[in-house]
Amino acid sequence: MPTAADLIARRLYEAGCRHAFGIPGGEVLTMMHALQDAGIAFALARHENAAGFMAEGTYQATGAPGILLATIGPGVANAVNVVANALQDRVPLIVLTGCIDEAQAFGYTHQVLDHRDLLRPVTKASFKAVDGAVDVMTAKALAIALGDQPGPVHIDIPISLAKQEQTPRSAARRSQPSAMAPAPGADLEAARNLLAGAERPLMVAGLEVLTQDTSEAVADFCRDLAVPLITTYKAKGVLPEDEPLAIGGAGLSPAADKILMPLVEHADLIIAAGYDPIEMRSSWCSPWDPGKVIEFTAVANTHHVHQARYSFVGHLGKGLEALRDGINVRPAWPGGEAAAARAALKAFFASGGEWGPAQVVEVTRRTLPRNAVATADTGAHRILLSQLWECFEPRGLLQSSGLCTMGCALPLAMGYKLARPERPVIAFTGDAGLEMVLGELATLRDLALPIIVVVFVDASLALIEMKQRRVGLPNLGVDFGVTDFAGVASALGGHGEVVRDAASLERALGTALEQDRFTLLACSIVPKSYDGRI
Ligand SMILES: Cc1ncc(C[n+]2csc(CCOP(=O)(O)OP(=O)(O)O)c2C)c(N)n1
Ligand SMILES: [Mg+2]
Repeated sequence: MPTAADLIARRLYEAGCRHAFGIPGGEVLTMMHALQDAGIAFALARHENAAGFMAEGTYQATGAPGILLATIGPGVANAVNVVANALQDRVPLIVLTGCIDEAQAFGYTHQVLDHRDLLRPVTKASFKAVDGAVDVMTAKALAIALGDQPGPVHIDIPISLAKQEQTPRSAARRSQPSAMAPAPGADLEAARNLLAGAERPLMVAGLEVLTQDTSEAVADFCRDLAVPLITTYKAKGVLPEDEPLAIGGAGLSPAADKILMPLVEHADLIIAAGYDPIEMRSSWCSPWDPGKVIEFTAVANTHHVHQARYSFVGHLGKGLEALRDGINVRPAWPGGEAAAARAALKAFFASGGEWGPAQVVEVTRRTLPRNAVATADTGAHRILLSQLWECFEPRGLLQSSGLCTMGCALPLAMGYKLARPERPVIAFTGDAGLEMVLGELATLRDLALPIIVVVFVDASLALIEMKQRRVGLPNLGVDFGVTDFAGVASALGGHGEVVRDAASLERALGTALEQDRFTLLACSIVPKSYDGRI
């Protein structure tokens, strides 16, 4: 008979999971081995937080939930950030932790803290496994993690229960709700009339396009009805960004907002398509007159970041279908403002042929194959990258845009590459962000993943240094020494190079693509490189 740990592992395998990440302690050994035995390969990371991002990388690559394994006390405490990230970035993450048995907890304190109390505010649900209900609990955990909006679910497994035999129950299959279309009625008719009469329609798409897997429906809608599209950073690539209707990304750049907000203002119809404003800076709070907005959202709009006169909860694809049914193309944006905004964005963020962070992005994009997947860390470099890096398919640029945490780019890239080795994968990171997760270069060596890591070396927390200067405070706590990242890379089993110009970068990237181990390119840029550029 399977043990409780076996049952959990089997159900995760059945849900498509093939990789788990973490650091074991005595309390999770049974679970770790059960995962491996069930066909879910366990990879040892150097920090639980990074392990969680590797798990997210596998989710982004496959659609199956990520698995993070963390041991009692410090292991769980180390994971809090990535679990919070999974909540804010809508990532289905199963967090498996080990705990002492209830009876023992009455008289034992060493390393003991209440894992569920700790994680409850940053998870969709937190369960403690109990004898006789392991199957149903795991099925529930998966359904909650994957349901709209996806997010993290925690399972705490008492040491003795993990080893205890359980009778499998066939009820483990999760029920799939059928895709919900807007109900026919006055609201739908009024929304359709708005679309039929619009001269300047605009679509704003967000991450629910990805979680509801409706990129194609969105792209077809835009193409068929000639509707220009603005995307959040996560939804980049829903329409290939070299298509004229793809205006560009919006999220954290005041410079981009200066170009985009007038377009939003001028539009006579806005379709908010799976647009979750958790990714957006404050200029996207109440950005429009709700009277001209039709929203399709996975969950009821209770965030109050924006409002929409017509807000349909349900399936985006079905919603768009019902909205456009029988409505034909008409010439949109006769004044050409949408095309002009697209051109203005491109012109603003371009490098102008000068060495600096923008040129690093441009050279990398044109040197890497079209199907390359990139990850971005948090900082000034990410804002520039998100505006400038062209995505030709959804999930082409992975990042933390809800929580915006540092230290995610490298482990995200690792998880993705492990799950889809055939894809070229590149991680872009700031120097401080990389220093937060340097130990994972050792994990990268152990996993033998030929990832390219591009580091923007400016010896500065550039984004925070800019903010500090903007509010007139003296320089404090934002500058630091230059690390020999190339040396660190070779000490940890990779190839490292310092890059100072476009031609060397192009050459180094070409070589890196041929390698069977990781390459780190330390791109040296001068401090304050982002002034006036993001
Ligand atoms: C875990 C975490 N700590 C602090 C911050 C605040 N923060 C945002 S950007 C940033 C600077 C990052 O510096 P670096 O990685 O060098 O990137 P750069 O801004 O220089 O491009 C900091 C400290 C954060 N987002 N996440
Ligand atoms: Mg920096």
